[in-house]
Amino acid sequence: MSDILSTISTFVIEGNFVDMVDKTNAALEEGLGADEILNNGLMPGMDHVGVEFKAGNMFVPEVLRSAKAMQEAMDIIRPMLAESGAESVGKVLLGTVKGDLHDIGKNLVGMMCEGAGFEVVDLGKDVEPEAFVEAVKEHKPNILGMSALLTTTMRSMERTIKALEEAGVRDTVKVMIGGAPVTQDFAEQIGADGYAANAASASEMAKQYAG
Ligand code: B1M
Repeated sequence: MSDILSTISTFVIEGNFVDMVDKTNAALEEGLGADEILNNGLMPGMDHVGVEFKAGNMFVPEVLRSAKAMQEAMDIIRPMLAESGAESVGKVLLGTVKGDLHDIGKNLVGMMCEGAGFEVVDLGKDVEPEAFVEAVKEHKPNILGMSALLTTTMRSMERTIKALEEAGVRDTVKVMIGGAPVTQDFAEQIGADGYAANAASASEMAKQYAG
């Protein structure tokens, strides 16, 4: 890893959101690509945070600072990741499911989909099944993407699919799910159309569904 990427990684771990902006801009000026900054600087930093959080060596306020540091960098690289030919290839509706406040991965999926030329409607986090249903009716997306990071909130994906069925709109969208605890098996179990392991494969899958 280059020095600057290693520093960016450390800034995520330390939650140094103040210096993150300058360092991210410096990395871009050095000629590093937005995807390199994401995949080789920010993500390894956040992976480390996850390990330390699990081990009880980091606590929620520190993890929040790390998340803020990552967001500061992402705000800068977002337009570069999302660079596209401008013509929309379809519409993706996104949200983190009810009870779940983790939105970094979902935001990345949104950026990658924007980069692939989709119009993205982001409902945010802690989204009730009924809110997904209403948004499907209103925005008529090609794809509905749900994210969950907690084993306890995964079931909300199933409830949302049931709510779509009950509202008679399930067949109008492809349902794609993802998030750390989510698997292909789980997707099949709850009747989702697809599972994507990361943001890049999510945007690939969205392209297939819209194509
Ligand atoms: Co939380 N948290 N957290 N957390 N947190 C995890 C998820 C955890 C695994 C940490 C751990 O114990 N090792 C654990 C879950 C355990 C479990 O359920 N099995 C956990 C816990 C327990 C909690 C709390 C309960 C802690 C507490 O309060 N006691 C609490 C719950 C709050 C709630 O949601 N109700 C909590 C809170 C928080 C913060 C608020 C402090 C913060 C979130 C800030 C934010 O998102 N704005 C936070 C964070 C940052 C994490 C970790 C450290 C990092 C998550 C992250 O952003 N990763 C996380 C540990 C870890 O995962 N390493 C952890 C980076 C992100 C880019 O990856 O989100 O996996 P990820 O997204 C990937 C893929 O999963 C995929 O693509 C993305 C990029 O390639 N993907 C999709 C995601 N969504 C997709 C959707 C798709 C397709 C692909 O289609 C639509």
